[in-house]
Amino acid sequence: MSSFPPSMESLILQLHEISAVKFGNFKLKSGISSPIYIDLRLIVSYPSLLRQISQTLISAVPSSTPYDLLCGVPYTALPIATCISTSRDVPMLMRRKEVKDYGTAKAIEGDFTPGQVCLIIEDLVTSGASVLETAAPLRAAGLKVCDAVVLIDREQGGRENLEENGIRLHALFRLSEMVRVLKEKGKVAEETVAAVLRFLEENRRVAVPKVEKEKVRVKGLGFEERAKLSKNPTGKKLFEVMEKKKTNLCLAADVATAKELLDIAEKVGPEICLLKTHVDILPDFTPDFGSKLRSIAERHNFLIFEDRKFADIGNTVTMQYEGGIFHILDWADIVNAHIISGPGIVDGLKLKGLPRGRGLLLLAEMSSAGNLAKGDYTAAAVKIAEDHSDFVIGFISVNPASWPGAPVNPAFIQATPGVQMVTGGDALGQQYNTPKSVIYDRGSDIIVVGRGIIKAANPAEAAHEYRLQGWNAYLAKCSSN
Ligand code: 5BU
Repeated sequence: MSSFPPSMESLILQLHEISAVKFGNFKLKSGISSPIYIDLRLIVSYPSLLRQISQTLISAVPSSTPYDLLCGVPYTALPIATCISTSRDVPMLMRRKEVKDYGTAKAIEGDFTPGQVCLIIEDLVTSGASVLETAAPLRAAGLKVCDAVVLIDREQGGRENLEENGIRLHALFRLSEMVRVLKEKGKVAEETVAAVLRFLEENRRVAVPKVEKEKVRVKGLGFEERAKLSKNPTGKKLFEVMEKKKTNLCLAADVATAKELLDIAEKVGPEICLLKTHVDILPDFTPDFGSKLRSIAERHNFLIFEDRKFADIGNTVTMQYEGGIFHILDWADIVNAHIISGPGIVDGLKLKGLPRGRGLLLLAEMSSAGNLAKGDYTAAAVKIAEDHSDFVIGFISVNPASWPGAPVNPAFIQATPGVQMVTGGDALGQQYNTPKSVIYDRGSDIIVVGRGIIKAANPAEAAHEYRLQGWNAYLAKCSSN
């Protein structure tokens, strides 16, 4: 006799009764042929069974396992998670299977705070790939995922694969236990049971498909994946441009005139993802500067970042952003702001920028010696960014890998000024790190290079060299994670 509690036996018999367990020859998602197939999608037609499964499932999670939120693996486990959520009064999240590339483009629906613990609910585990696919965007959004609870463990490596990725598996029952119960109750022939057990013996470890493995290396998410996480169209576009052009170089175009700026933008355009301006240093600025620069940017597929460093109260920055002589809002895809005045500055800029699809970088750190942007100030910038992730696309930073709670939400981009081929500085406090150090050691994404390129004998050639070094450091970082 099996040592199963009657409630569990009853569940197994009911699943068999509704033909959620089938015997024959079936091709599984992982590609292997199986003599048994379990389709739990059917349970939505049997509300009392659904309730029973949900209640038994959640009671399989040890009371020592803490969780703040639930997330069902789409689609079969969604109704199960919903039942548990409403009966236990635990908030739920939903993971989108297909991330929309329009609107808010969220991978995760529902309210949460980074640092909360999310329990994954699943109906059936084979290799564990589906659980990992759901864990990746949750972790990318800053949630902790340490446990998953599942109705049936097919005993084909899922437990081990999940364990390797830091997820404990709690299963209501194993596939072999299930077929033994069905045999004891006379529901399935001896030979069929033998075939299932043989199959399990021969397929003890189904590997997680490689592409899934790539997806779950959250720390090493590439720009392509991160484009899907960004909630802002400009943030998304910047990641996409970086991936498409294979460059993480931003030119700080601090030249003497608008004419020179347009000239260098044309020459260096093919090498860069972003061109940074200080429009208020250009003596020959004319109202058509923005449209001229935008047409070069479109031709070479880069974005424009006006390094305006807004710092005033919300109401004032709305006027500075939109009005004056420069009309920055009309031509700059991205601007940046200090957070010294508090989150109202982001609200002000967002009021004008968001309807135009623009993005904002917050100054979390600075490159100059003795600057005051550190510690709690940097942490406050991260908090404000999280609260406004529809408009804030990332940070100006120097050492993001060392921030408390790093890695920071990968939806945010990190851009670092103070970059040259050799470390050092200038006479006025600027401090330089190398592209490799900035991207690989310090955890940034974009190198911002000014004089290293514009003062070079051949700026286009110098830009090409910076681009290679920046991109190679990014590739090295991805493969080291
Ligand atoms: P450089 O020539 O590579 O030193 O130029 C750096 C550019 O980045 C320059 O335009 C600065 O205004 C800008 N910058 C910076 O150097 N450090 C910072 O912390 C910030 C911006 Br924010």
